[in-house]
Amino acid sequence: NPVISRHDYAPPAFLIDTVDLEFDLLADHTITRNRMTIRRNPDAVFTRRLELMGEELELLSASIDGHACASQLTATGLVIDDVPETFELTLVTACKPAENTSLSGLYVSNGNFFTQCEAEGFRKISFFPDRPDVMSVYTVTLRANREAYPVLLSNGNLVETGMLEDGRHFARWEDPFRKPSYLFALVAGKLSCVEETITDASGQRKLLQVWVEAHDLDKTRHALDSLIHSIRWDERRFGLGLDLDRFMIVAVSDFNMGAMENKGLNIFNTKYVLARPETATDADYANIEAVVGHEYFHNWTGNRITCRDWFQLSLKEGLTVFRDQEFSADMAAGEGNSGGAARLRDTGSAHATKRIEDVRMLRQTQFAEDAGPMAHPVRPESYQEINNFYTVTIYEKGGEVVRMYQTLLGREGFRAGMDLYFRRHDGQAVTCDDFRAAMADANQRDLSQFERWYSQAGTPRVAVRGAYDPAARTYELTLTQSYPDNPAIKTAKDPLLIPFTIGLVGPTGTDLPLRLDGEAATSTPVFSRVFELTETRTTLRFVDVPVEPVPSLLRDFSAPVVVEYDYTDAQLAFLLAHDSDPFNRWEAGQRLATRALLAAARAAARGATPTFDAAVVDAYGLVLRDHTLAPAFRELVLTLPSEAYLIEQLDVADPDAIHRARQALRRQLAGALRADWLAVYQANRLLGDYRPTPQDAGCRALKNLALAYLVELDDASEAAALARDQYDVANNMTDRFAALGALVHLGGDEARTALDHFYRMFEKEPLVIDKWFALQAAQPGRPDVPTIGIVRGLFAHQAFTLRNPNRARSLIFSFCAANLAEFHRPDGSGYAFWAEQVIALDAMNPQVAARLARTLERWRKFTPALQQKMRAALEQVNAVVRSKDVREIVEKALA
Ligand code: DPP
Ligand code: ZN
Repeated sequence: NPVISRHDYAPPAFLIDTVDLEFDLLADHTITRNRMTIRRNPDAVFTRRLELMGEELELLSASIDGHACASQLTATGLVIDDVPETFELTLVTACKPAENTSLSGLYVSNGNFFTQCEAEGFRKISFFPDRPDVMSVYTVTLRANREAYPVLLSNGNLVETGMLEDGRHFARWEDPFRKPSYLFALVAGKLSCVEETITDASGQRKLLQVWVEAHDLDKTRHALDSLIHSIRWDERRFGLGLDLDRFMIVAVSDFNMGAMENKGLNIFNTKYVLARPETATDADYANIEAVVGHEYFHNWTGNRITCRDWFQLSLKEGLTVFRDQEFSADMAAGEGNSGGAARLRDTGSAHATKRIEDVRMLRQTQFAEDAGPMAHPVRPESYQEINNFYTVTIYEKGGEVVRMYQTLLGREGFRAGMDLYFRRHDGQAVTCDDFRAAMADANQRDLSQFERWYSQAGTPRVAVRGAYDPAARTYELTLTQSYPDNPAIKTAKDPLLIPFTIGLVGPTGTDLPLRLDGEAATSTPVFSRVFELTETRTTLRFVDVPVEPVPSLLRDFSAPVVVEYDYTDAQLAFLLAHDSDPFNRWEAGQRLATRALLAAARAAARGATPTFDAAVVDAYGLVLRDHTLAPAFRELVLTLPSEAYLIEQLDVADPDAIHRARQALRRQLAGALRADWLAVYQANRLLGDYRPTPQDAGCRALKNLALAYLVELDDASEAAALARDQYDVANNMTDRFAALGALVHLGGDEARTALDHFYRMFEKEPLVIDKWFALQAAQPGRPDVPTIGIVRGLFAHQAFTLRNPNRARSLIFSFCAANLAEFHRPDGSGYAFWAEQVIALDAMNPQVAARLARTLERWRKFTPALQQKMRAALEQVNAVVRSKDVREIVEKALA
């Protein structure tokens, strides 16, 4: 594969001011006429050679200013020599949407046409300088059979519709905003919509639509509400409004990613649109709100200001992830909804709950990426296939980097930076440096050291030591930054500017006032402060400290780093009970459990029975019984660190030992706290109509966690009865699915019966059937029945297809990425299955194949026996792989 390097960036040789596209849509042979007004770019190196990218296109004709012109097809596109200074180029091409299984470019799903152009899909639609710094005004005419394709949509505003001969009709769309080709979209087919007209903050009427297949119309309300809330929130928080007269969301069931922010015509995976209480879980409701928000917020951070090149991807993704996280947190806290005292009381904890969930995800997935062969900076230096760089580093770590600006500059300072960014760059394709400059200039700050967050890969460590001097009443914290070794990382390891929030907790559990040596005493004491670490080693000397404190470090996870501090178990239990920072309360519990689990896993790997200290159980019991804590928060604390997270904490991981250790602690917590779990289960049963509010969702989550613990008991008859009853009476998918999970965990005939019942009940709901597959693929194995056998059986099920990414993920990824003990069975059966599926997907849908390939990239983490088998599977794939997507992943893994 050729390597593309950031340093090779050169401005485009030609600019395209307008693009006029005409489509004659036929599933097996679509004709596209593309008329472009082109001029030489005065800021680029002079050339008369126009190079356009194109893939899987048949060129029917090419003409310049109305005269046929010579052109040469190349491996990557089309070349036309001796072009004038300015000209009109018209290309007529043909493509085959029905044969397009990559779901990139123009394709057919359930008989309808859809497009996906990010990052490089437009070149499958027409020959074009398919790069984000070429921005054009698009006019699009769609022509198709009216009966088969009654709805014809594209970006911007609808300007004309009408009938044609032979039962065809047309629609013409104009998007007044210049945009890069990756934001182009069209949709054609049999679709229905719900719509609502709202008045925006400036008093203008806006038409909002959600388009779905007719039978899904009853599942659109939540997405539409989420869109309205997103619009209101962006007006309020950032002063940003909707710039088009209409905004459309279209749901498609075959989609590689979550959703796509095409200008005015967002295209979504159905998974992030469709919801009604009977079919969608609380998590689905929350994800829909987050993704609708994310794509809507891209309209400013991504579309109005876009990326100069794909190395700058995090410019739009990190920023938009940060925005969607803030939106979700505000929504959870009751902002933008009908208020009520109960909501307001929960404000602090709702923000913390969202923060904990986001950080948990970041640490489990992004920290692992940073430690493996695909490690890359937030602004990568090179790539082979850009689709492989839509990563948790670009998105989630990028979101953390944006959050750090806000932590360093304050909310108002951050807003001032955003305002300046839009004043300077609206309508442009820019870089991460431009964003940083706007933040710095608006706040008169020098943020040059902050650039290292973009250029250096790897997860920094901050090792902390504390020393209390009772005579001097001082407490000294020494903080040392470093990077762990990862041979895949070639970037610098210079000290970063780390915002590091600290509190000191006194023996009664309250925070002590913070004053550094040399600072004047202030009348209003400060209990939590952001310190800026800029050197390899920083020493903070606190004065007037009456007693030895317990440090509360990196409050609210103020930077994406690993904190190393040698807490005692007693200190962790103390912070879990008392820390005023909810994030660090949760963190203390996780540290306590992680330490116990790792010790138990090491014991299990040696063949010993894992045992746990009563102190761990007692600390959890206190939280479980603490009714002053929100249920959602208790549920997070009482959820043990995941197996994937634990694997990352070990140098040599044995997934089976980790699974057994975690199961042992679950069983111990179940048995020791049985009465509490039962009480919590009963206390958090909700009566009445389903509402997806964070408060209600929190009660359901805690109740269902209690059920999951109770089914671990040796005598689970009581839990089985609860699960059966819950399954039968549930008025929502969260409860029904949790009950089904409990029954499947118990196994036997009852599990079989419930699974069959569930399947029949939701046979016509693909997103629910995805859950049905996923649940079975993720179930623990039994000695006589390894899960791989079940997975292979389901693979042959009539409802299974590799073609649909959601379905493929629901079965294959749930097994390979979420059932670690079973996937890593010592016989290598999981790896053989993995290799088969990567190879099958590679020929069909390289993007999905590459994602699956990544589930083996951390093979060096495991025991030598497993490593050897994993390497063999990787080499087997490497020998036959065809796509550059999978090739890049496998080669890097083996390097
Ligand atoms: N740009 C999309 C998103 O992150 C990814 N296809 O929303
Ligand atoms: Zn995005």
